Amino acid sequence: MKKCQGCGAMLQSDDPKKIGYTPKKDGIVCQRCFRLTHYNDPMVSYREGIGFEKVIDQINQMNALICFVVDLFDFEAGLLSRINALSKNEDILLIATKRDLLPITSGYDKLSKFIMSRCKEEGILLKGVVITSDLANHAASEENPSVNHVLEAIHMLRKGRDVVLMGMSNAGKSTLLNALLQSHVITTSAHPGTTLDLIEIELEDFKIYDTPGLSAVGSVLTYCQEKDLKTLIPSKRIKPRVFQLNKNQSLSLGGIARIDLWGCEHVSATVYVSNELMIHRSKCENADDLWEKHRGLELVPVLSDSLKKTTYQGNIDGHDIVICGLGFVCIHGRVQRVHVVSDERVNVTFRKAMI
Ligand SMILES: Nc1nc2c(ncn2[C@@H]2O[C@H](COP(=O)(O)OP(=O)(O)OP(=O)(O)O)[C@@H](O)[C@H]2O)c(=O)[nH]1
Ligand SMILES: [Mg+2]
Repeated sequence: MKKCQGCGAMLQSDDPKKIGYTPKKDGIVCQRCFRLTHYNDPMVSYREGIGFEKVIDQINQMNALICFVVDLFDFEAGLLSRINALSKNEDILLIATKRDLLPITSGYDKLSKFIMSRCKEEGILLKGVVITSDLANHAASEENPSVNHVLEAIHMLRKGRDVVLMGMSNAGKSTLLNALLQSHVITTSAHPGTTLDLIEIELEDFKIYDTPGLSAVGSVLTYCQEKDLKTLIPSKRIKPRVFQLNKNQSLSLGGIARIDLWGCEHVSATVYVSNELMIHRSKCENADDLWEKHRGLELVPVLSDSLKKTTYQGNIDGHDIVICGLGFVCIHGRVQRVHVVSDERVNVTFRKAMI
């Protein structure tokens, strides 16, 4: 039996509802990959269906250099603090993708330091870090050194072994592999859960494997409706939106999360989310009422009605409030207390500012 060239699923012509289906007996890609590539139609979503253990098991059976691919914009959702233990491997090269989504002023060195320090905090041991940019559109352009940087790091760390790309869904693993191959054979899409099984490719004198993305527990993108992905996932460089705040001010990020900043003194809050997402400012005192009346109507998109409130106190100056899968808000100035209201399944975290 053959595997689909685009997603790695076993090809079959028996059941249109199962993965790998192709109506053509001699097809090389499944119907889903064909529709994703030509019509951006995922047919069925596999956002929550990728077997975490299965992927890790497959990786552990190889003696390979692990390239751990993490989306820079959605960095916290992509970090897997147990990666060294899970993959039983200390040879990990972290490849941070999609730098082109961040403001042009966020320098390479500053981002590298940020990545190293966050990984250290999480107890993740790395052999190297490479940051890539613009691989979806301009992988091969002369001004884009990303592909060469990745290849150099692989050559240095591979030590005769094969290479495996792993990471959360939508991190950009398949796009990176296409860029390394200078081709488009592997299906990529903005729908998390595109690659469905291991894909083995010969590159130079070694093999490189693409793997299905691990589903990001706690990410807005895992729980949102398929139709809202377009609004939530940034497709071009994020325009930071800056709010000057005094007293008690609240920012609603669509109807997904609300950040109530109590006791602000000359605070600036810079919001890094998809440019398509509407941000609504109000007073903290009115924020509950506003959500009650307008969430799901003007304040969209929404997840469920099961909400939680996360509270931060203490030194918030120079920190990011991160809503996994949605983006982050960088706070400068004095704030007494922050309440973040969000869906109860979504991870809300707090870190030193990335940018
Ligand atoms: N802006 C930008 N987008 C990128 C880049 N690399 C990948 N993407 C986009 O990110 C989305 C996901 O890319 P994929 O390569 O399919 O991600 P994946 O990690 O293989 O995802 P799964 O197969 O679901 O695990 C696509 O919409 C890509 O176009 C990049 O360097 N910059
Ligand atoms: Mg993929």
